[in-house]
Amino acid sequence: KSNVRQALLDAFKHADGEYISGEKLAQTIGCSRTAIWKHIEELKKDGFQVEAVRKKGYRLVTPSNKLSEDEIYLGLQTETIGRSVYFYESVSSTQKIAKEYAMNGANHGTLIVADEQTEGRGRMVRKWHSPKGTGIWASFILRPDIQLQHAPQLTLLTAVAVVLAIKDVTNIIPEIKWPNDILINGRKVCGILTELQAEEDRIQSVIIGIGINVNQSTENFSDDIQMIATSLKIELEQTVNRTEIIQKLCYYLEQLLNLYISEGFPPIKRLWETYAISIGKQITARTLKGTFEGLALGINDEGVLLLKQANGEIIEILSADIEI
Ligand code: BT5
Repeated sequence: KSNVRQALLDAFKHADGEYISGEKLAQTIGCSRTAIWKHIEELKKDGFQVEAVRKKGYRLVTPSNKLSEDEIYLGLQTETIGRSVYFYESVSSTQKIAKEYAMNGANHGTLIVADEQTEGRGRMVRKWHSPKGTGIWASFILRPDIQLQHAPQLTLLTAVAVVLAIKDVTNIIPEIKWPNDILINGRKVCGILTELQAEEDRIQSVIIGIGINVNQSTENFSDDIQMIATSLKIELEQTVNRTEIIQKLCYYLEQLLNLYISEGFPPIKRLWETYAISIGKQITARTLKGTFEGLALGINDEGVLLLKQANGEIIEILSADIEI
């Protein structure tokens, strides 16, 4: 994408809906007024509503409700997360695309978003239902300087970022079900899938996949998930702007990652506990090693779930499906 276009979007963002003269734009961006005019015409072609008034200049009216790289970029309040953003109308899975980008050296914070996934994935080859134009199907490429065994903490950190983003935009406070589900009124609104590439003990990249149900109606969910899934629209009874949620998500991911890098897992753990539901409850954990029942005591400093079985023995659960 052209630098002038990016600089123009930045300038409109700073102007916050006010007019800026063509001359001022040309000056700040360092190009001719004709170039400004040309790029504004292109923005219009891409669905942006730009108003031009003589003597006042240009002003960006409201952004459109479609997902696009430009619109995500326009309201971004971050330094790294989401600064490189790639949008696709339809992909097999954003995880797969992100993995390719990561192998080709994509930066920390790179974001892949799709309007539709034809082969969206959950954990353990499960399917993730990702119909067109309704949800947020996104993968972030992270390159954190952390130890391999700490990578699961990033799932918990991401869960907190999703909760805060949803809370900011909708005023709904979702709950976290360890390790990777976000629920509203007991139904799943978001799932997180963390995958990573490592060489020996060093992490090359972590790919965090986030699926958020935003504007689905109940009929949009397939029969098998109708009883367990929900969307922000169903809960709020109104359409929600996906771009705004993505921007907030980038913001909180960056904030929490900074906090995590400087202070370690404890402050993230405290935030996570604020929104977690499974703690203190009798649960069933289905793992690859078998099914365990007991009292969920909490998570330890590593982000591992501690389960107290009926015989008093406390076991550590690294990953599981939890039934409450
Ligand atoms: C997850 O797996 O919850 C992780 C989902 C991650 C999806 C994102 S979207 C962007 C990126 N690209 C991908 O291909 N994936 C990631 P898990 O805990 O295994 O839950 C999967 C189960 O959730 C399924 O077996 C269904 O029961 C249920 N499910 C499927 N689609 C759903 C939806 N849209 N909403 C709620 N529940 C759903």
